[in-house]
Amino acid sequence: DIGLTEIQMDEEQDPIAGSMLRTLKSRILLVDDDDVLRSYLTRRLQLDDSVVDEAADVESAKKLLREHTYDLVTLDLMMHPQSGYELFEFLKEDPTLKWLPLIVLSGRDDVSDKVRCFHLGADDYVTKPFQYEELAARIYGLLKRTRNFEQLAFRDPLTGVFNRRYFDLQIGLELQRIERYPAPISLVFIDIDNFKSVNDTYGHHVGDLVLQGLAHLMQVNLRSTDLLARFGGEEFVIALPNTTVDQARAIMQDILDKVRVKAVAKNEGQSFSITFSAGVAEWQVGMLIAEWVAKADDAMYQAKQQGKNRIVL
Ligand code: GH3
Ligand code: MG
Ligand code: MG
Ligand code: MG
Repeated sequence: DIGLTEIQMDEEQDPIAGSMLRTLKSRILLVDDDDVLRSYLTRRLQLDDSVVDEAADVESAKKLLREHTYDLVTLDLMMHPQSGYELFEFLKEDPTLKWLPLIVLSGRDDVSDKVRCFHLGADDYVTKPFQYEELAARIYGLLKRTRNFEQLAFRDPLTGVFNRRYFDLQIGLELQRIERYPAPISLVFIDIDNFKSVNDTYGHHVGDLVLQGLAHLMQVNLRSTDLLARFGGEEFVIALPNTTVDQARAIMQDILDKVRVKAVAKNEGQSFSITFSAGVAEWQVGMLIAEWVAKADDAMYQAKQQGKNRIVL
């Protein structure tokens, strides 16, 4: 590739490009056989609060992509022994990597390469030599668009927690990990008790506030590795990695105790409180996701049968 000596190695930071990128704190993989370029970019991106990994060839890039989760990849085309195009194939064949934001960083300035890369699914194409500020601005723009898209596609608009689509996608990946590195994982199915009467008595708007309040309370009482999603109207699910059913029950009991004492304010200074019923099931090797969810749902139904306001295994 051309351009390494032509890059402006100026230390002057563009306050705008850098500070925008700093707000995102992303993890970036640089794939390029040019050592000088890689270490220059790593240093600049680190100054902008990014976590950066480097790969000098396609094989080391594949290894890193299997081990870590990245927000974005920059890819050089001319590398040895395999060209950057070989990595495209690897990325696009893997459902977990297919949508990873990708910027081609290449010395090749001909239209056929650009068209080919966009056709293969590149999100952007930057030719060498380039200014760091322009690359930083493009990285920022791409990450921002990706995150906005993810918010729209994977979040429940009322409560802000993940939706069922995201849950299904993530839980599949989580189970793949557990099949390689066995560990317990539990699923909780939650259904608010007598929620229809909350709506009927206080109105739909108050019902919405209850849903938001419960989602928030659960979220702040869970770990960052736990996966909370709104499954349906007044139903939520939580996947708890590295958690047995007994541990999951204790966590949910703690949350139920907190919900019970939390007053939901309504008009004229009056207030009421809510409860929920929950079912817990641990995943067993070979179990389908649908079977696992059904098992937790059945346990939730038992909790309703036994008088609600409780957690059943
Ligand atoms: P149970 O204790 O057996 O679960 O009774 P329930 O009243 O909670 O259950 P039911 O399934 O009869 O009613 C669920 C209610 O949830 C009915 C529906 O109007 C309400 N609901 C579903 N989604 C929303 C929502 O987004 N906002 C509000 N306010 N209510 C919702
Ligand atoms: Mg190269
Ligand atoms: Mg229900
Ligand atoms: Mg209900």
